[in-house]
This record gives sequence, C-alpha cells and structure tokens, in this order.
Amino acid sequence: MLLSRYFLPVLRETPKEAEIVSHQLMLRSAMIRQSAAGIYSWLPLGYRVLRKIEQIVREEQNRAGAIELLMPTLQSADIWRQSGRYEDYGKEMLRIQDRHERDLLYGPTNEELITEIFRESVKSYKDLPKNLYHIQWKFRDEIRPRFGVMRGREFLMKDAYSFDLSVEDARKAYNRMFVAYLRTFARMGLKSIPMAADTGPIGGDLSHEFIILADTGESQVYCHKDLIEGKVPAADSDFDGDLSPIIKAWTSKYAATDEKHDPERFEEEVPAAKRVSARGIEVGHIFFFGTKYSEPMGAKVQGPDGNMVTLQMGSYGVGVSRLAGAIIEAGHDEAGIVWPVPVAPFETALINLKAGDKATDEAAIGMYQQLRQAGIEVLLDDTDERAGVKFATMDLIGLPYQLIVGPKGLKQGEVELKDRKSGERQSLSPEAAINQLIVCIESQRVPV
Ligand code: 5CA
Repeated sequence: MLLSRYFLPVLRETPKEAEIVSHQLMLRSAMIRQSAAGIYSWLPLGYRVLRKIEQIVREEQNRAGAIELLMPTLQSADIWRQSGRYEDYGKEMLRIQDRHERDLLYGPTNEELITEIFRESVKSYKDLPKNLYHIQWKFRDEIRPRFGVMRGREFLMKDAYSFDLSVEDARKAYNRMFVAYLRTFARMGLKSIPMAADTGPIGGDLSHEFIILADTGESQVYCHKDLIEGKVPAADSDFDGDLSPIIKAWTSKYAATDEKHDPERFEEEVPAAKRVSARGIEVGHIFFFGTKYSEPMGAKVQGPDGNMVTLQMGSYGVGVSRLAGAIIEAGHDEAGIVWPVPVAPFETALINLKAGDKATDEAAIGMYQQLRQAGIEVLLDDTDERAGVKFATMDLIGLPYQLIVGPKGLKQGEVELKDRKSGERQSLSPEAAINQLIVCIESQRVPV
C-alpha cells in the first residue's frame, strides 16, 4: 500500500476524551472514530487489525473442531420469551419494534437463537457432538461505555455454542474451547490466564474468564505467579483425545476474579512470593450451563436407547474488538503502538526519506515490489512530508519494522532497518535488508 493513496488521518494531539493509552493511541493512529457513545467506525488501519484478530480466532476455533456460521444481529423477542431472559436482561438490551409492531432486539448474545436453530435441525444423538460459532456484532446498552473499544456498546464478539448428550461430553467440549483460547491469545502475543469466574446473565455453574494482566484492566484478579508463564498447548494438540491434563495444569494453581476470590484459600495455597494481585482485561469467557436454555426451549434429541434427552450446552465468547485495545495495552511505548507481527496492520513500513529524488524513488519502489512479491504486507511512505513527521507517524502506528531509504545512505549502498520494539537500527545493503526482513517476519507470523 502506498501511503499517498491510503486513508490515514492521524492526530498529533492526544484527544481529551480518551482516558487510557489504548483508546488514545487508537484515535491518534486513525484506527477508529467514535460515532456515538460506545459505538465506533473502524478506519482502514484499525479494520486491518480487527480482521487479523478475527482470522486468528477463526483458525483456532476451526482447529478445535468448531464450525462457523453467521446469525443476524437482529433477533425476534419471541425466543427470548421462551428462555425467560427477555424481561431479565433489563436495560442492557436494545429493544426495537418493526413497522408491524413486532418486538425485535439487537442481540447481546445468541444462546436462544442458536438453540432454536439446533432444536429445529438436529433430532438424533448421532449428530452430536457439535460446536457452532459465529463472529458477529453485538449490542449491549452498557451504562458506562468507556475506554474506547474495551467497553463498547456495539462490539464484535466470537461466540460459540456446544451441544452434547451428556455432562461428561459437554466437559470435553468445554476443554476443547479452553485449549483453543490459550492458543488464540498466545498467537496475538498475549499472556492469558484462565480464572474461575462468575457466570452473570449467561448462567451455569462452571465458567472461566481469560484475563490479560494490565494496569488499566477493569477487573481485579488474583493468581499464582507461575500461571503468567504457563505452557501454551501445541498446534498439534489432539482435540479428539484427552485434553484434561492440559486443563489440570492450568487450573490446579490458584486464579480467580474478584467475585470468586477467596482470600483465605489464596493465602493457604499460594506462597507469599508467588501471590499476584493485579488488574486484568477479560478477553474471553467460557461457560458450561447444562440445560439452562435447552430445557425451557425444548431442545432435545433421541438418545441411543430411543428416549428423548435434553441437550447439554455451553457457550464460549471472545471479545474480538476488545482485543485490539488489549493488545495495545500490552504493547506500546511513549512513541506509540508496538504491534506483534501476527496482528500488525502491515508487517513493515518502508520509508522513502526523499520522495521526488529519482534514485531514492527508484530504490524505494524496487524494494516495495520485492517485499510484495515475497508476500510481505508493506506500507510505503511515498509522501513528501519531512523526515521527522514520517518517523513520528510510523512510530505511532507501530508497524513491527521500518525500512528506511534515503539519498545519503544509498550513495554508500546502504539502507537502514529499524526494529520498532527494541529500537535497534542496522545499516545494511538493500538486498541484505530485504532478506533479513523476510526471514524475520515469516518466522513470527505463527509464534506458537
Ligand atoms: N454468550 C456468552 C459467551 S458466547 C457471552 O456473551 N459471554 S460474555 O458476556 O462474557 O462476552 C464474551 C466476551 O465479549 C467477553 O469476554 C469480552 O471480552 C467481550 N465483551 C463483553 N462485553 C463487551 C463490551 N461491552 N465491549 C467490548 N467487549 C465486550
């Protein structure tokens, strides 16, 4: 992409309305713009990040055997009356009437709709187990939308729903999502910790939140320090096999959110030096709730003995749009964002320090084409801005590498390669720089 043709309206000043660093940086780097309280447009740069996050979530859901579909944002109130949640959900639910005065709502979650689809389509235990997911916008009329996309009113969620015949099988479905989540967040460069959690309006009695530690997190959390560096399950984990040893390794050490925290147990089980009490961001939440929806909605299948069995269900959410903010909270410095390669909007910047200078233009375009041919996503700054402005913009938007081409260096046969994270700079020949860049980027695309 050529910057001269792109849409990147960066802001030099920090917007006053933004309290936390990820919100400030998302506005400044032209990732998002607010449309109404808690509702955002995703500008081109932000949208690229959102799509990459979404794709990692999708790949790990598919790996774990879940199947993608797409349900609408608007739902009929009738199914929510069947489950009993229409009244319970209260003011967080955006209720709408169509021209025929039929009650609709903008879905805050999809347990009812997926249960209805499943109930009408699946009649026999032979079709189980199944896990269906979608990645779709949700609306929750939060009292205090804040921190930008972290607590929005409209937000993008991946929500998966599992259907099983027995509690035992449903536990296996839960374990598969648990493992998928550990991999999903690790692939985005995040250290997530599963913590025993409250179930809130979704319900059920088994639930884990996946938490990223960050000072700006909304939740107070407590855990054993070793969990921060816990082992991420491998890509070739056997999702049809027994995943319980992995779950055990991750759940045998103390980790709880505020609502589930037990100070006595914490002190008993965790030595003082290993006690972590910190703020955290909830990036995922998984629930096992058995027959909470299938029972009132009559979702049953015929079991092996011919009797009808009410389905055992779980649901599994990932905050896709929230993750964009969480990744920035985990990766930034004074100059701006520092993206990990797998979610970076472009994998490298290429800065032409003197656009209009024939030799520099030719060298920059040549390198741009070589990188593109190698499959690298590159943003070429071909504008005639001052060098200082170019550097500041690229540091702000945080692409993992900057390849800098200027007339002086070129005369000596050199370009500069800067690592955004470490700040380290190397002078290399153009060929060596390109080769090194390709190797570096390719090795980081799928880190676990
Ligand atoms: N139906 C279940 C699981 S599919 C569910 O809705 N779970 S949830 O309420 O915990 O939401 C799932 C994830 O969505 C959360 O872990 C969080 O990362 C994200 N999320 C929830 N509310 C918001 C919000 N207001 N803004 C941004 N992300 C949110």
